[in-house]
Amino acid sequence: MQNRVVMLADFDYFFAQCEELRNPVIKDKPVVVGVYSGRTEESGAVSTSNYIARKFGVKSGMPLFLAKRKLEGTDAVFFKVDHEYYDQISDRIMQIFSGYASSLEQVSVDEAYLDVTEKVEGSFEKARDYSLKIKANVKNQVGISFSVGVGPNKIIAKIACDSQKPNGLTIVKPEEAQAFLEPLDVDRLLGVGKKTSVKMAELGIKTIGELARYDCQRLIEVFGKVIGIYFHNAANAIDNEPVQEQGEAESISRIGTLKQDTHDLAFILQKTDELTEDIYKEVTEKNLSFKTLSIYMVTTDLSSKTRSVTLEQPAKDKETIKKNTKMLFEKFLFESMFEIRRVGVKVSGFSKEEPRQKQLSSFFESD
Ligand code: TTP
Ligand code: CA
Repeated sequence: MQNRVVMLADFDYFFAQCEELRNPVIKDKPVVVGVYSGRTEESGAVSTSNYIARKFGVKSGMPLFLAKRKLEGTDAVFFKVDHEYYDQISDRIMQIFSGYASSLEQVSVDEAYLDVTEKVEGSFEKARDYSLKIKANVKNQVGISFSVGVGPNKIIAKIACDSQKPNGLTIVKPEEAQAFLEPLDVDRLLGVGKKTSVKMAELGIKTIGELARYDCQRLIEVFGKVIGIYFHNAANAIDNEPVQEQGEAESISRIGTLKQDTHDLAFILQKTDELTEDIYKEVTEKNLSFKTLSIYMVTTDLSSKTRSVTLEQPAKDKETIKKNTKMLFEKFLFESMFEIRRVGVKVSGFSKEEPRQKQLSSFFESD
């Protein structure tokens, strides 16, 4: 089997870097992004901070008042988390990544694995230039820096990435992998938290090297078969987990309650147009095309009903959602005497292809 070349990209001080991006004058100051609990003006916790703030001892999870105290006398700036904005930036970067990888596995808002084996023809030398190219491209197009770890599997790529931040690039070739892991503390391995590392210490295991040499059978006795074997293999730099594309969401939908029960189409469409705006935004952000559109309603007798239409071609535009929502409600109101309390709109049957023609052929579901 050909050696794999797996890359992990982890955006640097992500939420804080996003704030710097839209407000570059703060770049030289300590920047803290926090979740404010709202109880008092001060209460809440640090989500993350830039590296300048970290020098003063600010850490993720720390109470905000403590971060403020540590930064007293500096020109530190504080922000409230703005997930919508960070998600947008993350999506743009992930989109760029997808062009550079045979498969892309997004792990979180600021982390993704890229399988680049084919792209670099299995060469770790080429992987260096390739990583620099991706970094430069994202920096130019989006303005965000990130750290990269490259290795023969996901475990090595992850630990490599963590070993040099921010804006790091760490490459661990297959023949170097075991020596690279050997001296590291066991808690650098995914799955080794506080409890496990205490347990391992009791067995006399402190480093990954010690774990690698430890009797596998004994590990199985202590941690169970699945985990025991995982620890043994991981410590020996063995990991065959593929970089797996995450399945797309199966549907995107929104539901809302009408201000009053009604049988009036225009009144209903006011509400569904609002819902459609939201759905359209998400569909666009995720670059999806949908093939099915459904409506949902709860009538005054409290029964719920759906109606769907399947499009001849995948579509991605707002007008298609609105037009078909209208058509389905029109037909439903014609058939039913009940007034409607709640309405919903849903798109599904996603693909990532470009839509060609938008032709309709419709069929109706029974209740
Ligand atoms: P991390 O990747 O752990 O941290 P980071 O990106 O801020 O810094 P770096 O990678 O350079 O060390 O987390 C990613 C984002 O997740 C982070 O920007 C904010 C958020 N986060 C929290 O909200 N709370 C937390 O406790 C942590 C650790 C992260
Ligand atoms: Ca990060």
